[in-house]
Amino acid sequence: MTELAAVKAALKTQAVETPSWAYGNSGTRFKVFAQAGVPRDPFEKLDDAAKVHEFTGAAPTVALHIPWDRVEDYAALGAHAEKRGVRIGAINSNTFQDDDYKLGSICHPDATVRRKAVDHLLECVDIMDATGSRDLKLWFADGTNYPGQDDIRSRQDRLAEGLAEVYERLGEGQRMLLEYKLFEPAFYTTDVPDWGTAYAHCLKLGEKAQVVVDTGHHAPGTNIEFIVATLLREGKLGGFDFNSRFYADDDLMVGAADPFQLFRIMYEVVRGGGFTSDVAFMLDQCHNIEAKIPAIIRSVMNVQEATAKALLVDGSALAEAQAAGDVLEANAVLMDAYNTDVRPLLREVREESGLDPEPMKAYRASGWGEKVVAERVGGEQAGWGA
Ligand code: LRH
Ligand code: MN
Ligand code: MN
Repeated sequence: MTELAAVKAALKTQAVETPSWAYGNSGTRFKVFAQAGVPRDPFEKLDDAAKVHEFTGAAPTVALHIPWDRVEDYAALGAHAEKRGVRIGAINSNTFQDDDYKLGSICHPDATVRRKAVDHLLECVDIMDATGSRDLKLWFADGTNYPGQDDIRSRQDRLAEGLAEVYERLGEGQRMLLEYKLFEPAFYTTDVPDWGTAYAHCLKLGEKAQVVVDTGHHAPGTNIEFIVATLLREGKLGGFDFNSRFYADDDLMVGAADPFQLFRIMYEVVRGGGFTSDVAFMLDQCHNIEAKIPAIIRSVMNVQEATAKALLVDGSALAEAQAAGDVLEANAVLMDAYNTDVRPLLREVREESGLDPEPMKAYRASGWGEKVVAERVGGEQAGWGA
Protein backbone atom coordinates (compact mmCIF):
# COMPACT_ATOMS: atom_id res chain seq x y z
CA MET A 1 0.00 0.00 0.00
CA THR A 2 1.30 3.45 -0.83
CA GLU A 3 1.58 5.85 2.07
CA LEU A 4 -1.33 7.89 0.79
CA ALA A 5 -3.45 4.76 0.45
CA ALA A 6 -2.62 3.90 4.06
CA VAL A 7 -3.69 7.39 5.19
CA LYS A 8 -6.94 7.06 3.29
CA ALA A 9 -7.58 3.60 4.71
CA ALA A 10 -7.01 4.92 8.24
CA LEU A 11 -9.36 7.86 7.66
CA LYS A 12 -12.07 5.49 6.50
CA THR A 13 -11.96 3.75 9.87
CA GLN A 14 -12.34 6.91 11.96
CA ALA A 15 -15.45 7.13 14.12
CA VAL A 16 -16.52 10.23 16.04
CA GLU A 17 -19.25 9.81 18.65
CA THR A 18 -21.79 12.60 18.77
CA PRO A 19 -23.55 13.65 22.01
CA SER A 20 -27.32 13.46 22.26
CA TRP A 21 -27.39 16.75 24.18
CA ALA A 22 -25.83 18.66 21.29
CA TYR A 23 -29.03 18.07 19.30
CA GLY A 24 -31.20 19.66 21.98
CA ASN A 25 -31.52 23.28 23.01
CA SER A 26 -28.76 24.72 25.14
CA GLY A 27 -27.48 28.07 26.24
CA THR A 28 -25.68 29.86 28.98
CA ARG A 29 -26.89 30.70 32.45
CA PHE A 30 -28.18 33.92 30.90
CA LYS A 31 -30.41 32.52 28.16
CA VAL A 32 -31.34 29.40 26.23
CA PHE A 33 -32.34 30.26 22.67
CA ALA A 34 -34.87 27.73 21.42
CA GLN A 35 -34.49 26.61 17.80
CA ALA A 36 -37.31 25.40 15.58
CA GLY A 37 -37.23 21.70 14.69
CA VAL A 38 -35.18 20.63 17.70
CA PRO A 39 -35.86 17.04 18.90
CA ARG A 40 -38.49 16.52 21.58
CA ASP A 41 -37.26 13.20 22.89
CA PRO A 42 -34.27 10.83 22.72
CA PHE A 43 -35.73 9.05 19.69
CA GLU A 44 -35.76 12.26 17.67
CA LYS A 45 -32.23 13.07 18.84
CA LEU A 46 -31.16 9.73 17.37
CA ASP A 47 -32.96 10.59 14.12
CA ASP A 48 -30.83 13.75 13.87
CA ALA A 49 -27.65 11.95 14.83
CA ALA A 50 -28.35 9.43 12.07
CA LYS A 51 -28.33 12.31 9.58
CA VAL A 52 -24.86 13.34 10.74
CA HIS A 53 -23.70 9.78 10.16
CA GLU A 54 -25.49 9.52 6.82
CA PHE A 55 -23.63 12.52 5.41
CA THR A 56 -20.22 12.09 7.06
CA GLY A 57 -20.01 8.29 7.28
CA ALA A 58 -17.96 8.92 10.41
CA ALA A 59 -20.42 9.30 13.29
CA PRO A 60 -21.83 5.81 13.90
CA THR A 61 -22.50 6.12 17.64
CA VAL A 62 -24.39 8.53 19.88
CA ALA A 63 -23.66 9.21 23.54
CA LEU A 64 -26.59 9.42 25.96
CA HIS A 65 -26.88 11.49 29.13
CA ILE A 66 -29.00 10.10 31.93
CA PRO A 67 -31.53 11.40 33.03
CA TRP A 68 -31.77 13.77 30.04
CA ASP A 69 -32.30 10.73 27.81
CA ARG A 70 -34.35 8.69 30.21
CA VAL A 71 -36.80 6.33 28.46
CA GLU A 72 -38.85 3.37 29.64
CA ASP A 73 -37.26 0.87 27.34
CA TYR A 74 -33.56 1.30 26.52
CA ALA A 75 -33.47 -1.80 24.37
CA ALA A 76 -36.19 -0.19 22.22
CA LEU A 77 -34.12 3.01 22.02
CA GLY A 78 -31.13 0.93 20.91
CA ALA A 79 -33.28 -0.81 18.31
CA HIS A 80 -34.50 2.57 17.04
CA ALA A 81 -30.88 3.71 16.69
CA GLU A 82 -29.98 0.61 14.70
CA LYS A 83 -32.97 1.07 12.43
CA ARG A 84 -31.58 4.51 11.63
CA GLY A 85 -28.08 3.13 11.01
CA VAL A 86 -26.41 4.24 14.25
CA ARG A 87 -25.75 2.74 17.68
CA ILE A 88 -25.83 3.98 21.24
CA GLY A 89 -22.40 4.82 22.58
CA ALA A 90 -21.22 5.99 25.98
CA ILE A 91 -23.67 6.43 28.83
CA ASN A 92 -22.97 9.71 30.64
CA SER A 93 -24.02 9.92 34.25
CA ASN A 94 -25.51 13.05 35.77
CA THR A 95 -25.08 13.69 39.47
CA PHE A 96 -25.21 17.46 39.24
CA GLN A 97 -28.81 18.51 38.63
CA ASP A 98 -30.51 17.54 41.84
CA ASP A 99 -30.95 19.68 44.95
CA ASP A 100 -29.45 16.87 47.00
CA TYR A 101 -26.12 17.42 45.25
CA LYS A 102 -25.55 20.96 46.48
CA LEU A 103 -22.49 19.84 48.50
CA GLY A 104 -21.46 17.10 46.12
CA SER A 105 -22.56 13.65 44.98
CA ILE A 106 -20.26 10.70 45.61
CA CYS A 107 -17.98 12.95 47.68
CA HIS A 108 -20.86 14.43 49.71
CA PRO A 109 -20.33 14.45 53.48
CA ASP A 110 -23.69 12.70 54.01
CA ALA A 111 -23.73 8.96 53.31
CA THR A 112 -27.39 9.06 52.19
CA VAL A 113 -26.56 11.41 49.34
CA ARG A 114 -23.52 9.35 48.41
CA ARG A 115 -25.74 6.27 48.28
CA LYS A 116 -28.16 8.06 45.95
CA ALA A 117 -25.30 9.10 43.65
CA VAL A 118 -23.73 5.64 43.51
CA ASP A 119 -27.15 4.10 42.86
CA HIS A 120 -27.53 6.42 39.89
CA LEU A 121 -24.16 5.29 38.54
CA LEU A 122 -25.16 1.65 38.99
CA GLU A 123 -28.39 2.37 37.13
CA CYS A 124 -26.26 3.74 34.29
CA VAL A 125 -24.48 0.39 34.10
CA ASP A 126 -27.88 -1.34 33.90
CA ILE A 127 -28.67 0.94 30.97
CA MET A 128 -25.35 0.00 29.35
CA ASP A 129 -26.38 -3.64 29.62
CA ALA A 130 -29.63 -2.87 27.81
CA THR A 131 -28.07 -0.72 25.07
CA GLY A 132 -24.89 -2.74 24.62
CA SER A 133 -22.79 0.31 25.44
CA ARG A 134 -19.13 -0.20 26.24
CA ASP A 135 -18.42 2.99 28.20
CA LEU A 136 -19.72 4.62 31.35
CA LYS A 137 -18.57 8.23 31.33
CA LEU A 138 -18.32 9.84 34.74
CA TRP A 139 -17.98 13.50 35.42
CA PHE A 140 -18.49 14.86 38.91
CA ALA A 141 -19.42 18.43 39.66
CA ASP A 142 -18.21 17.74 43.21
CA GLY A 143 -16.05 20.22 44.99
CA THR A 144 -16.13 23.09 47.46
CA ASN A 145 -16.39 26.85 47.18
CA TYR A 146 -14.64 27.95 50.36
CA PRO A 147 -11.48 26.93 52.17
CA GLY A 148 -12.41 24.81 55.15
CA GLN A 149 -15.85 23.96 53.75
CA ASP A 150 -15.07 20.24 53.74
CA ASP A 151 -12.07 17.99 54.21
CA ILE A 152 -10.19 17.58 50.93
CA ARG A 153 -8.70 14.20 51.90
CA SER A 154 -11.95 12.70 53.17
CA ARG A 155 -13.64 13.68 49.94
CA GLN A 156 -10.98 11.74 48.03
CA ASP A 157 -11.65 8.70 50.24
CA ARG A 158 -15.37 8.91 49.54
CA LEU A 159 -14.68 9.27 45.83
CA ALA A 160 -12.46 6.17 45.83
CA GLU A 161 -15.06 4.17 47.73
CA GLY A 162 -17.92 5.12 45.40
CA LEU A 163 -15.89 4.51 42.27
CA ALA A 164 -14.79 1.10 43.53
CA GLU A 165 -18.39 -0.01 44.03
CA VAL A 166 -19.32 1.00 40.49
CA TYR A 167 -16.16 -0.54 39.07
CA GLU A 168 -17.11 -3.89 40.62
CA ARG A 169 -20.45 -3.75 38.85
CA LEU A 170 -18.91 -3.38 35.35
CA GLY A 171 -19.41 -6.36 33.11
CA GLU A 172 -17.14 -8.03 30.62
CA GLY A 173 -15.95 -5.56 27.99
CA GLN A 174 -17.36 -2.54 29.84
CA ARG A 175 -15.23 0.42 30.85
CA MET A 176 -15.43 3.33 33.26
CA LEU A 177 -14.17 6.62 31.83
CA LEU A 178 -13.33 9.23 34.44
CA GLU A 179 -13.43 12.83 33.26
CA TYR A 180 -11.65 15.67 35.04
CA LYS A 181 -12.34 19.39 35.02
CA LEU A 182 -10.38 22.19 36.58
CA PHE A 183 -13.27 24.14 38.04
CA GLU A 184 -16.97 24.93 37.63
CA PRO A 185 -19.43 24.59 39.22
CA ALA A 186 -17.10 24.41 42.23
CA PHE A 187 -14.79 27.37 42.49
CA TYR A 188 -12.31 26.53 45.24
CA THR A 189 -11.61 22.78 45.09
CA THR A 190 -12.86 20.28 42.57
CA ASP A 191 -12.61 16.63 43.55
CA VAL A 192 -11.40 15.46 40.12
CA PRO A 193 -9.71 18.62 38.86
CA ASP A 194 -6.94 17.24 36.65
CA TRP A 195 -5.58 14.26 34.77
CA GLY A 196 -3.26 13.33 37.63
CA THR A 197 -6.14 12.87 40.08
CA ALA A 198 -8.19 10.96 37.50
CA TYR A 199 -5.17 8.82 36.64
CA ALA A 200 -4.43 7.99 40.30
CA HIS A 201 -8.00 6.78 40.85
CA CYS A 202 -8.07 4.82 37.59
CA LEU A 203 -4.75 3.18 38.34
CA LYS A 204 -6.04 1.90 41.69
CA LEU A 205 -9.34 0.75 40.23
CA GLY A 206 -7.85 -1.38 37.47
CA GLU A 207 -7.71 -1.91 33.74
CA LYS A 208 -11.33 -1.09 33.02
CA ALA A 209 -10.92 2.42 34.42
CA GLN A 210 -9.58 4.99 31.97
CA VAL A 211 -9.19 8.75 31.84
CA VAL A 212 -11.22 11.04 29.57
CA VAL A 213 -9.70 14.25 28.31
CA ASP A 214 -12.30 16.94 27.70
CA THR A 215 -10.37 19.52 25.73
CA GLY A 216 -12.22 22.39 27.42
CA HIS A 217 -11.40 21.38 30.98
CA HIS A 218 -7.92 22.80 31.51
CA ALA A 219 -6.31 25.99 32.66
CA PRO A 220 -5.47 28.35 29.78
CA GLY A 221 -2.11 27.50 28.26
CA THR A 222 -2.13 23.85 29.37
CA ASN A 223 -0.25 21.62 26.97
CA ILE A 224 -3.03 19.09 26.32
CA GLU A 225 -1.05 17.04 23.81
CA PHE A 226 1.52 16.33 26.52
CA ILE A 227 -1.23 14.92 28.74
CA VAL A 228 -2.44 12.84 25.79
CA ALA A 229 1.06 11.47 25.14
CA THR A 230 1.52 10.62 28.81
CA LEU A 231 -1.84 8.89 29.23
CA LEU A 232 -1.29 6.88 26.06
CA ARG A 233 2.15 5.77 27.26
CA GLU A 234 0.52 4.55 30.45
CA GLY A 235 -2.33 2.79 28.63
CA LYS A 236 -4.84 5.03 30.43
CA LEU A 237 -6.35 7.22 27.72
CA GLY A 238 -9.96 6.11 27.41
CA GLY A 239 -11.15 8.86 25.14
CA PHE A 240 -11.85 12.47 24.42
CA ASP A 241 -14.67 14.89 24.89
CA PHE A 242 -13.81 17.18 22.00
CA ASN A 243 -14.87 20.80 21.88
CA SER A 244 -13.07 24.11 21.70
CA ARG A 245 -12.74 27.03 23.99
CA PHE A 246 -11.47 30.56 24.11
CA TYR A 247 -11.85 31.17 27.84
CA ALA A 248 -13.22 28.34 29.99
CA ASP A 249 -15.54 25.40 29.31
CA ASP A 250 -17.02 27.12 26.25
CA ASP A 251 -18.14 23.90 24.50
CA LEU A 252 -17.77 25.46 21.06
CA MET A 253 -17.25 23.40 17.92
CA VAL A 254 -14.06 21.36 18.04
CA GLY A 255 -11.35 22.83 15.85
CA ALA A 256 -13.02 26.23 15.77
CA ALA A 257 -10.91 28.08 18.33
CA ASP A 258 -7.56 26.40 17.81
CA PRO A 259 -7.26 23.95 14.92
CA PHE A 260 -3.50 23.79 15.46
CA GLN A 261 -3.98 22.47 18.98
CA LEU A 262 -6.38 19.84 17.66
CA PHE A 263 -3.75 18.80 15.12
CA ARG A 264 -1.08 18.54 17.84
CA ILE A 265 -3.41 16.40 19.93
CA MET A 266 -4.24 14.14 16.99
CA TYR A 267 -0.55 13.84 16.14
CA GLU A 268 0.13 12.50 19.66
CA VAL A 269 -2.81 10.15 19.31
CA VAL A 270 -1.41 8.78 16.05
CA ARG A 271 2.14 8.72 17.42
CA GLY A 272 1.06 6.84 20.53
CA GLY A 273 -0.98 4.21 18.68
CA GLY A 274 -4.23 5.68 19.99
CA PHE A 275 -5.79 5.84 16.57
CA THR A 276 -5.90 2.08 16.23
CA SER A 277 -6.75 1.27 19.85
CA ASP A 278 -9.84 1.74 21.99
CA VAL A 279 -9.60 5.51 22.41
CA ALA A 280 -13.12 6.93 22.02
CA PHE A 281 -13.36 10.14 20.01
CA MET A 282 -16.44 11.84 21.39
CA LEU A 283 -17.79 15.32 20.93
CA ASP A 284 -19.09 17.24 23.94
CA GLN A 285 -20.43 20.48 22.59
CA CYS A 286 -23.39 22.82 22.73
CA HIS A 287 -24.69 24.79 19.78
CA ASN A 288 -26.32 27.73 21.45
CA ILE A 289 -26.61 30.13 18.52
CA GLU A 290 -25.82 28.08 15.42
CA ALA A 291 -27.91 25.40 13.68
CA LYS A 292 -27.20 22.17 15.49
CA ILE A 293 -27.00 19.39 12.89
CA PRO A 294 -24.74 21.29 10.45
CA ALA A 295 -22.58 22.39 13.40
CA ILE A 296 -22.09 18.77 14.38
CA ILE A 297 -21.33 17.81 10.77
CA ARG A 298 -18.76 20.63 10.70
CA SER A 299 -17.26 19.36 13.96
CA VAL A 300 -16.89 15.81 12.63
CA MET A 301 -15.21 17.24 9.53
CA ASN A 302 -12.87 19.33 11.70
CA VAL A 303 -11.77 16.20 13.56
CA GLN A 304 -11.25 14.43 10.24
CA GLU A 305 -9.13 17.29 8.91
CA ALA A 306 -6.91 17.38 11.99
CA THR A 307 -6.57 13.60 11.84
CA ALA A 308 -5.68 13.61 8.15
CA LYS A 309 -2.95 16.17 8.80
CA ALA A 310 -1.64 14.16 11.74
CA LEU A 311 -1.54 11.01 9.60
CA LEU A 312 0.38 12.91 6.91
CA VAL A 313 3.31 13.77 9.19
CA ASP A 314 6.41 12.24 7.62
CA GLY A 315 7.48 10.11 10.58
CA SER A 316 10.88 9.08 9.26
CA ALA A 317 11.85 12.61 8.21
CA LEU A 318 10.75 13.83 11.63
CA ALA A 319 12.69 11.14 13.49
CA GLU A 320 15.77 11.88 11.39
CA ALA A 321 15.63 15.60 12.10
CA GLN A 322 15.02 14.98 15.79
CA ALA A 323 17.93 12.55 16.05
CA ALA A 324 20.18 15.06 14.30
CA GLY A 325 19.06 17.77 16.69
CA ASP A 326 17.84 19.79 13.73
CA VAL A 327 15.30 21.90 15.53
CA LEU A 328 14.12 23.89 12.54
CA GLU A 329 13.82 20.92 10.22
CA ALA A 330 11.90 18.89 12.79
CA ASN A 331 9.49 21.75 13.30
CA ALA A 332 9.21 22.22 9.51
CA VAL A 333 8.27 18.57 8.99
CA LEU A 334 5.42 18.91 11.47
CA MET A 335 4.28 22.24 10.03
CA ASP A 336 4.35 20.88 6.46
CA ALA A 337 1.74 18.35 7.47
CA TYR A 338 -0.30 20.93 9.34
CA ASN A 339 -0.23 23.33 6.43
CA THR A 340 -1.39 20.73 3.91
CA ASP A 341 -4.85 21.36 2.53
CA VAL A 342 -6.40 17.96 3.25
CA ARG A 343 -9.85 18.84 2.02
CA PRO A 344 -9.32 17.32 -1.47
CA LEU A 345 -8.02 14.13 0.17
CA LEU A 346 -11.08 13.91 2.41
CA ARG A 347 -13.36 14.52 -0.55
CA GLU A 348 -11.73 11.56 -2.29
CA VAL A 349 -12.05 9.42 0.83
CA ARG A 350 -15.78 10.20 0.97
CA GLU A 351 -16.30 9.50 -2.71
CA GLU A 352 -14.49 6.19 -2.39
CA SER A 353 -16.83 5.36 0.49
CA GLY A 354 -19.90 6.13 -1.61
CA LEU A 355 -20.61 9.42 0.17
CA ASP A 356 -21.18 12.89 -1.16
CA PRO A 357 -17.79 14.64 -1.04
CA GLU A 358 -19.40 17.72 0.53
CA PRO A 359 -21.35 16.67 3.65
CA MET A 360 -22.51 20.19 4.57
CA LYS A 361 -23.92 20.89 1.12
CA ALA A 362 -25.45 17.43 0.88
CA TYR A 363 -27.15 17.83 4.27
CA ARG A 364 -28.55 21.22 3.31
CA ALA A 365 -29.84 19.85 -0.01
CA SER A 366 -31.48 16.90 1.76
CA GLY A 367 -34.25 19.09 3.16
CA TRP A 368 -34.03 17.40 6.60
CA GLY A 369 -33.75 20.74 8.39
CA GLU A 370 -36.97 22.03 6.82
CA LYS A 371 -38.75 18.72 7.30
CA VAL A 372 -38.18 18.63 11.07
CA VAL A 373 -39.17 22.27 11.46
CA ALA A 374 -42.47 21.43 9.78
CA GLU A 375 -43.05 18.13 11.57
CA ARG A 376 -41.81 18.69 15.10
CA VAL A 377 -44.61 20.85 16.32
CA GLY A 378 -46.20 20.47 19.71
CA GLY A 379 -44.56 18.80 22.66
CA GLU A 380 -41.59 20.09 24.54
CA GLN A 381 -38.18 20.48 22.98
CA ALA A 382 -35.28 18.61 24.50
CA GLY A 383 -32.67 20.64 26.28
CA TRP A 384 -30.32 20.73 29.23
CA GLY A 385 -32.17 19.27 32.16
CA ALA A 386 -34.79 17.53 30.03
C1 LRH B 1 -18.98 18.86 32.23
C2 LRH B 1 -19.14 18.08 30.97
C3 LRH B 1 -19.34 16.59 31.25
C4 LRH B 1 -20.84 16.50 31.24
C5 LRH B 1 -21.14 17.39 30.03
C6 LRH B 1 -22.55 17.75 29.78
O1 LRH B 1 -18.60 20.18 31.98
O2 LRH B 1 -18.05 18.29 30.11
O3 LRH B 1 -18.80 15.81 30.23
O4 LRH B 1 -21.33 15.21 31.15
O5 LRH B 1 -20.29 18.50 30.25
MN1 MN C 1 -17.24 16.71 28.91
MN1 MN D 1 -17.45 20.36 30.06
